[in-house]
Amino acid sequence: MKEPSAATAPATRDDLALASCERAVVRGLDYLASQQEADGAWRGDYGGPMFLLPMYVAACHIGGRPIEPLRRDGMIAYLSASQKIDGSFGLHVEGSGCLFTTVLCYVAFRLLGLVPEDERVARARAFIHAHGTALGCASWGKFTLALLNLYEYDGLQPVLPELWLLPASLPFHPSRFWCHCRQVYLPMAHLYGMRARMPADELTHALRREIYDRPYDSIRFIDHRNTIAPSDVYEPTSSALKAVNFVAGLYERVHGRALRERSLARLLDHIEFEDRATQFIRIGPVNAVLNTLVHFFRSPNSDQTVRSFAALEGYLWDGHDGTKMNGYNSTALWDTAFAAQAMLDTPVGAAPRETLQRAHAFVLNNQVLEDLPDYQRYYRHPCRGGWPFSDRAHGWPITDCTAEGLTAALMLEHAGLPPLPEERILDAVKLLLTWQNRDGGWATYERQRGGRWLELLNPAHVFGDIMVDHSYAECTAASLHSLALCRQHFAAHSDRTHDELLQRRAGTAIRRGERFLRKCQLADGSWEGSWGVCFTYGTWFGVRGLHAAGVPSSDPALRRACEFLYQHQNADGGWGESGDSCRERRYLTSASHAVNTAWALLTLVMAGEAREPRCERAAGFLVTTQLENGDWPRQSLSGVFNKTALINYENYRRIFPIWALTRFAAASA
Ligand code: LAN
Repeated sequence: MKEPSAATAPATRDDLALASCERAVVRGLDYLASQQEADGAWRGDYGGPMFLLPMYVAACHIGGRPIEPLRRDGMIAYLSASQKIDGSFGLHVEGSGCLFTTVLCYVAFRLLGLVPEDERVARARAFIHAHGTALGCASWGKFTLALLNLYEYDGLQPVLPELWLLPASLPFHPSRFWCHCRQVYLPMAHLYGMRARMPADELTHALRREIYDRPYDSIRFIDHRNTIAPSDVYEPTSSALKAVNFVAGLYERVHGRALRERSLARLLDHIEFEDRATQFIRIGPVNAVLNTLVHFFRSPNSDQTVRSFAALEGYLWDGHDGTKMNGYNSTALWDTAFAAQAMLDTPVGAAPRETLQRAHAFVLNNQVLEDLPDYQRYYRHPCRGGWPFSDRAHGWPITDCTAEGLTAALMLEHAGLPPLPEERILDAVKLLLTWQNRDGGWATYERQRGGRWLELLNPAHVFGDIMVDHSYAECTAASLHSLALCRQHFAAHSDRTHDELLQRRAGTAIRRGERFLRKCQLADGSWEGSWGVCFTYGTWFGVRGLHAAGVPSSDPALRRACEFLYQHQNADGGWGESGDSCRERRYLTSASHAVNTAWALLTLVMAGEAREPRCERAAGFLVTTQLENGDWPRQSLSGVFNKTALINYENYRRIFPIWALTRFAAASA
């Protein structure tokens, strides 16, 4: 798709005057407002990971749910657009050379109807054969192949259902895992326990010939439990995991039927709870697919199976590059909370009133109002008062989404929109307080429940940091920022100060959060981001958190953060961070990027640097790269998870640049 051309010629010093910033903000606001949906939310393409769509396609194939032709064409277009010249696919769309995704995308191509002779299929196959065939896929790839009857279960490391029967007090009980990890391995354990796989048909036999270099029946899969292509290893198998796998392998040989049945029943109970809690959306795309298949294999046409397949459609997205499966059911609350905050920072009257009213309705309508019945039994944290990343129906509130939702609601109230009822503010604050970890930080969905040593047991190969939820700079800063805003808010409304205890607890929480943020600032002055690329993202949060805690600009922590940013500023005034920064955990420069630049400029302005010429140059970069229509050009992906998987936040480039420019203009006027 052709992008509209850049609006202005490279800036002269005069162009950088505040007036041009303000014009850019007004144009940007108009564009942002035009992207709002009828229900008041912003939603964006949330593609990036290349294993999701193939898993969806595999589920439809296994479940005998044909994909309608138009949609199929969109999916083929997406896969074709994402394939690299060497025939491979990356773990994410900007990467390359990952065997796991190349094999899955290969299979998806074929299930979607492409013939083996098709040039794209042939190229992918050549890559697979040059890299050790499907035997070298990362574990989730092998698992998906096993469901498709393209890999044998004895070639998988056991995923023991019995683990869920152990006492929850054990330090390695699944209830201690990060909820995303737990919710993926839950249905996997069920499917593993059932040895679920579709019957072989003609296509199965053809694929078996295509993805291996010898007859399928001659392969001793059991010898390939540990076969893994170097391209698929981010987290190598530790000796601890090898030992666990060995013991699990022995157990699997001798396990009894009765206990297996009981375990499967327990797993099903947890799976069904997740179905109810999320209205079949599920926490994310991977367990959405796997839970669907659990129901399918148990009963192919049950109500649960039908509802599951229907809910999967909510993850599909028609993007500029074709039809994909998104990384979440939507980005609605997150995008909307930031869009509202950015708009509310613009001069009064600049943002259309109806836009704010609709955003307000969306934020208020999507706070979770009730705890789930029996939630402790299913290892869930309380929900009441929280906000999910997408919407209320999703049912899994997150620390920072709650924080940003609450911040947006309070800011909207200050702008004259109807207030969030007081009990609902208090519920959100109380929930935020229950989420704080002992180290003073906040994790994502739950408090930290297990030791960091559990990372040694990470069996996924391609991801890092998936085993336990632990404090993150971003989640901490967001939580602290909203608690600080709430305290101010209560102080300003004398009728709302009755809850002094809560006020005091919030004060303590903020101080502990501040200590955590100081502790995780790196020696070079930056913070490492975990959910955005990467150090510019983390540093924006770090500084935003300290600033909210009342730390003055003169504080050495903030000075060091500014120094860090200046050191990495590009000659054109912008900042650009390569996605590889997340993998390698160090700042890797690339071409200036509107979103990285906006984060850096927001940070510097917050730290009192607005009058610094280097900030003016940063603003100049944003102004001159804005498109005629008020948008910014699409650049490399800005989001990430688990160190290796980049993910698209389509609305970031429409939100953060105007936010940064408006704050810059206000602070330097
Ligand atoms: C997300 C999406 C939202 C994101 C933020 C709220 C932005 C972040 O600040 C905290 C972490 C969180 C909740 C997050 C964690 C990891 C997720 C759920 C994702 C990036 C969306 C997809 C990803 C999920 C893990 C994908 C499935 C893969 C697995 C390894 C289970």
